[in-house]
Amino acid sequence: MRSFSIVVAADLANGIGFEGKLPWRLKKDMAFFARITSKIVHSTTCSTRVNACIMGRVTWESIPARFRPLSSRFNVIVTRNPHYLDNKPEKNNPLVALASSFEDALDLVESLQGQSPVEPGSSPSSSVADIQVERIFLIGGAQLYNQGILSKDCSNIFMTRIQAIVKCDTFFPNIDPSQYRLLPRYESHTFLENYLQEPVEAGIITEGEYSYEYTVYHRDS
Ligand code: FOL
Repeated sequence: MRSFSIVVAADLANGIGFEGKLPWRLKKDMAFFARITSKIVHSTTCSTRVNACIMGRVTWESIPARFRPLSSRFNVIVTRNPHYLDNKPEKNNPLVALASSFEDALDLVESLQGQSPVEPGSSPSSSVADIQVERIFLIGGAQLYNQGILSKDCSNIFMTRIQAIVKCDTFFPNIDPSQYRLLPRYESHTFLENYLQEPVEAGIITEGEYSYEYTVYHRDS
């Protein structure tokens, strides 16, 4: 069950970033990102049951400090520096962990999946051992997307497609159509509402100068 989904916002040229930040500010898409990565759909919701967000160190640093770690999610930061969190405020946060590779990150979150819930009435989670992981998301950046998209464990790519070409210096890899199928508009929407078990805005969304759409690529093979 180490299957995971990629979540990304990209423009028509697959651009995803510029100078260490998102090239756009899309309030509703960011709310959608928070919703899809946070929502617990299966079984009993309890304080220790969360989805996991795996991200590269650069992506972690791109998240505004006030939103870091991503709330109510298990944040796994991939970095080769095992001391990365030393002297950082997240050091002792049970919802933040380090992994030295994407594979190690998957191994870690997989080991926290499908465990039996802790006793009712027990105190809130204070160690990684108490965390139960439900869904696994890879949230960037380019270096990890390049690895993740090649993995047979990547089942879905939830891509917010921005209908423009924006100045970017970081890009999402090309999606091999022999591995993933872009669901037609109606199917993408149905898939997302079924996945989230709640309504999702359909069709093209306009926010400020940008139009965009929530799309789904699904791995069939
Ligand atoms: N996927 C989509 N669809 N849109 C994105 O902007 C996006 N961004 C990343 C990965 N996948 C994405 C990586 N970058 C936050 C900031 C940057 C970021 C990811 C998340 C962030 O601050 N998230 C807060 C929401 C804060 C708010 O409501 O404005 C969170 O709680 O998720």
